[in-house]
Amino acid sequence: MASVTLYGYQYSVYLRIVRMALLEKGVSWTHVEIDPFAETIAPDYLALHPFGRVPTLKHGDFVLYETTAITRYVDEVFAGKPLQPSDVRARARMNQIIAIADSYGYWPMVRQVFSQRVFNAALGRTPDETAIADGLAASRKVLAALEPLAECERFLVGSALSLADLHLGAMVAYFAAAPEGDAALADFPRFSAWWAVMKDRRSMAETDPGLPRA
Ligand SMILES: N[C@@H](CCC(=O)N[C@@H](CS)C(=O)NCC(=O)O)C(=O)O
Repeated sequence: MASVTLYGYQYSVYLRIVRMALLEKGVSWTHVEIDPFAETIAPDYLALHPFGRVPTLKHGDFVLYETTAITRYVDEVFAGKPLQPSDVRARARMNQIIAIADSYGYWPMVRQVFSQRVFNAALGRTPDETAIADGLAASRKVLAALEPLAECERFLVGSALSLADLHLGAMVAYFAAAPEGDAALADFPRFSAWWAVMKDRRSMAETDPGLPRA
């Protein structure tokens, strides 16, 4: 069986999504640490990912970047329980939720609220309160859009875990680590009920990167 190598930055939300998918599928992998925020990125890595972001997956000699492409590949190429619904509309909803998370959720939830309030604070840096306020307002819009789409209490789509749960789970874990993020979730009961179950999932706990030290 071809080996799996995952290139990524330990605190990356996108790396975490792929790690969760691999864990859920029961696949083991080798981690190679790449810091995409470093001043220079090794040419060897840029040869794999010309945009210098993370993650990138290598399966044998097959190289793939872009998280949604990776998680779908992982789901389809490895045995284990499927992470994409077979029903066409449920799959469309899953893809919609993932796209909402990427297009409208990642920046405010992770890069504004979490990075400023939690990550920067852990590094002893002064948080940018304007970015946090802007991020919180934009995140609320995302949560309001997701609330009617969240189908049931246990999983975002249908009756089984899907890639949407992993994508949102990794982002919401960071958002909820900020007190104002956690408080905002409480205003969205269906989404909160989903998070109350999702946060205790084993693949979430096993991929928790913790925080850096100053
Ligand atoms: N569309 C990419 C986004 C990946 C991404 O933005 N990763 C972040 C880390 S969570 C990154 O590499 N950031 C580096 C930067 O913004 O320069 C994907 O889905 O894989």
